[in-house]
Amino acid sequence: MIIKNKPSWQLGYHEVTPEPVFRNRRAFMKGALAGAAGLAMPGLVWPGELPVPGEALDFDKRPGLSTDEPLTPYEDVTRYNNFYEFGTDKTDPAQYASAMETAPWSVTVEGECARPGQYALEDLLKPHDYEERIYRLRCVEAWSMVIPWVGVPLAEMIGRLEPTSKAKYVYFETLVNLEQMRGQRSAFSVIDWPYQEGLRMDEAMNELSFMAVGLYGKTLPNQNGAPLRLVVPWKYGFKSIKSIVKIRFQEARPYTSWEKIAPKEYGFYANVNPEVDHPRWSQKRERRLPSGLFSPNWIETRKFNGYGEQVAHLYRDMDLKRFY
Ligand SMILES: Nc1nc2c(c(=O)[nH]1)N[C@H]1C(S)=C(S)[C@@H](COP(=O)(O)O)O[C@H]1N2
Ligand SMILES: [Mo]
Repeated sequence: MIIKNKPSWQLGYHEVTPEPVFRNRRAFMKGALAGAAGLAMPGLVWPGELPVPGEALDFDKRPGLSTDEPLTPYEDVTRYNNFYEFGTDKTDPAQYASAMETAPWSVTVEGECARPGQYALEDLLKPHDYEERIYRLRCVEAWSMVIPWVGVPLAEMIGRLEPTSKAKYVYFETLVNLEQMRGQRSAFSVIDWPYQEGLRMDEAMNELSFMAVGLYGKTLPNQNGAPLRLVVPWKYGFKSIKSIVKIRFQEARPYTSWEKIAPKEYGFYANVNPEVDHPRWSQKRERRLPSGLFSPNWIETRKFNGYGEQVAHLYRDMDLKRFY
């Protein structure tokens, strides 16, 4: 048997958190842990008192790739969101995303692959392969959460679509529906819809890249990107595109929504990096939610969001100040 030190991204919470912050958070952690245990027993409710809504999913727990940090409470995961299709306030998605119809849902696959076509969600991902991954998500705005996602590795889905040797990048696109998405009707919208994202093929094939269909054991709430969203845990949150309707394999690098809005602030690579500040603020620290006015809960940001062991090699030859 090979004895291996715990990889850095798996470090316990107390190992990476300054002591005063840790002590302040103890009470909350107890609640979060009790809640996580409760979820394992059907019929019990989340300490926020409401049962977790959504349809229950069948999945395997593979703790190997999960962090053991305390989970961000369901209430924060689902009420503090960025989903500009429904407005730019953090509370807009929870309030307005219920207008989006997510069933039936189909995804168009096109470009450099042997299996293009229009896929029903359950044909694109195999429900019997679902697993849980507890990953950190860090927004470029310097807040972060720990979320128990359910889904399948992106590499597994891509493998079944059989990309050709010309596929150097994979592009993703979100639903456009002006009737259901009030942010898309807004005259003040900053995004040229659809919301667009992309990954280099080796990033997409990394073992951490994940297609999520659920969180906290249930189907995704609309505000978190139902029925299908990307989760790329070493990158800023904006790479994790929600409510995906199109996937395209291509030779040219895709041009992404945030890059179009502000290329100097939101680069294509968007790796979490405390050494490279956002032009308007530091990226050295982050507020781990829940975070209140009087207990802002700041923690140090880690390079690649703490997943360097899995992904640093992808950027070995790149100057990350240039490719931010
Ligand atoms: N379609 C779409 N996907 C999106 C966004 C968006 O506005 N529209 N916001 C991104 C940003 S900035 C973040 S931080 C995460 C937030 O995910 P969460 O609300 O599930 O925490 O979603 C990302 N995916
Ligand atoms: Mo974000």
